[in-house]
Amino acid sequence: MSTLDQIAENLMKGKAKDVAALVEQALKEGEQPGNVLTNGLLKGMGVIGERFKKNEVYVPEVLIAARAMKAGMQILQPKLTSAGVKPVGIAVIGTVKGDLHDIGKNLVGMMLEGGGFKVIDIGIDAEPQKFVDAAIANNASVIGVSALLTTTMTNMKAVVDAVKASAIGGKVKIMIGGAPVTQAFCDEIGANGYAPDAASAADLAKKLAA
Ligand code: B1M
Repeated sequence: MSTLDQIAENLMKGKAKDVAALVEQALKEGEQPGNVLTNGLLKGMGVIGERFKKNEVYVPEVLIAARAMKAGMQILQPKLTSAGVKPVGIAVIGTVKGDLHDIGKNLVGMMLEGGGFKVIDIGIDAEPQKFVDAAIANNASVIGVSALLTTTMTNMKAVVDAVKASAIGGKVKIMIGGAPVTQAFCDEIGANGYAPDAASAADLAKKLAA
């Protein structure tokens, strides 16, 4: 099995130390950093994402795979930067005002990173303007808004309205998600997309950022 395939396999098993060592090995073998990212780390994370969507793996497996991805990225990131490899997009993510739930949002962040995005996480209980400011400051292509309560999902409209009224209105795309959120609600508030789970969120972000 090639070193890149071993990276993907070990990432899927959540073996963080092995993934880091294999990334070092691949680079020593002369693999290009972008190739290690695409055909090693992202390949493994992509498989985990698909399995998660089909309920073949669950939150804990995704979390340990994401941890292994991070371990590999720590080795790879400086090489990617010096090789001029750009992220597929920049995503600002956060949980809406009044809402303290962040487990799903964090998972979305990990899947976005696994999909090649640079992720700026503005945290929980985030005011609409905080999404706008972070998107402007980081030149984001996508804003991801999470809500877990029926009482706070209504605050998503305030984020959509604040973005539309700002200088980046119409340029940056807004995607929403969280247990009570639906496609119908997304259409109602004028967001650009809805994803039911973290893996679908990464797929959607890629489409929106393209
Ligand atoms: Co809260 N809570 N909670 N809670 N809590 C729920 C959501 C609830 C359904 C429990 C229940 O009553 N059965 C209920 C909401 C009812 C409703 O509104 N319909 C509820 C309530 C009522 C409350 C409080 C009001 C309780 C109280 O104080 N009386 C309070 C509110 C606090 C606040 O936010 N202001 C509260 C507090 C808390 C804790 C702080 C104790 C804790 C949160 C800890 C944390 O997040 N750090 C907590 C927890 C853990 C839950 C449950 C048990 C689990 C939520 C979770 O993390 N799920 C939850 C019940 C449940 O879901 N079984 C519940 C796992 C996570 C991976 O799933 O977040 O759905 P989820 O994310 C998924 C998708 O939704 C999607 O992808 C993720 C992964 O596939 N997704 C996105 C999420 N964000 C996305 C964004 C996207 C795309 C997809 O694009 C941007």
